Amino acid sequence: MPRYVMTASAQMGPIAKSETRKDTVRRLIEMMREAKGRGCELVVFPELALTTFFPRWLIEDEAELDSYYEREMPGPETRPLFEEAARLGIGFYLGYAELTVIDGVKRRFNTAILVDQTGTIIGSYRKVHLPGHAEPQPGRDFQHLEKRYFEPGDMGFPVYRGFGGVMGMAICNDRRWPETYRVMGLQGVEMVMLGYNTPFGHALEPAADALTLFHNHLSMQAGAYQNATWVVGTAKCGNEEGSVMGGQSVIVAPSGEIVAQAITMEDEVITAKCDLDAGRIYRETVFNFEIHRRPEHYGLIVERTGAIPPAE
Ligand code: CDT
Repeated sequence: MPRYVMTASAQMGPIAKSETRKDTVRRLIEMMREAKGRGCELVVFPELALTTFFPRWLIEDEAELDSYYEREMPGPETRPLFEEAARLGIGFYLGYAELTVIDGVKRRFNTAILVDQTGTIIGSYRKVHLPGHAEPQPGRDFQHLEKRYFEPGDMGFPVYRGFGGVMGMAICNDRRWPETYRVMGLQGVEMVMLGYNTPFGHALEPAADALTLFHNHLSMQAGAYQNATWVVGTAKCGNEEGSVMGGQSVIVAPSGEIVAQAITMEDEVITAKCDLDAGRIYRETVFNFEIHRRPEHYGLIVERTGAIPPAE
């Protein structure tokens, strides 16, 4: 019996700084309804899907910075999304900035949650690979201050049972790191959901910048194939407050093939009928981890962070 999950990736166009949570949640609900209308039981929204991508700015006023974070989930402004999910019977992945107070200290994470078809949170994840800088960099039109505004996730890469399979989450820059997928692959992940905000212009190097969209797909397709898992990548894209971000949201099969792709730079729902057993042919042959992996030779991956070439 095939295990199908009718899945949607709900790409978002830009969110203006002036847009309220209420407006943004309305956009999300509209796409959720479209996904349900197209037969989906799961919809994947982007990273930091409730606000503009604020790490592009140096924000020194703490109250202003705090305004971009959620202190509870669901909160008063996000509850309608959960209620609509339960009413429709559709689950979702949602990325947002999380502010939690532990022992009187504010802790900030770039977080994603997985919500089931009853509107119940069944899993969460805090972004591990934070890109950019902690201090503003001279000569840039836009900063990328994720290392200032978030601390690295403290949960590793958990997977959760839901939607008839084993579900995992990652967030944006995580998709470029093979370790992300492999740690979940070793827990039998069958679908990795991830949202992203990928601004052009950050490499400060036109040749690298021109490959932004290629690298976006390359990393997700490789992660999918090498771990025999579906990957659902959802962008927030377009010209957001003058910073242009890449789109091309995709649903990638365990073969590494793209089976659905967004073609606009706006709110757009793409869908695919994802057979969670489609990874089995790879998991039982070329990527049968139990038979073929040689962890005794992989020690450096966890012992060493940066590359150290041999002495000349
Ligand atoms: N949001 C996020 O993680 N974006 C990064 C941009 C890297 S450039 C500093 C990404 O990997 O797409």
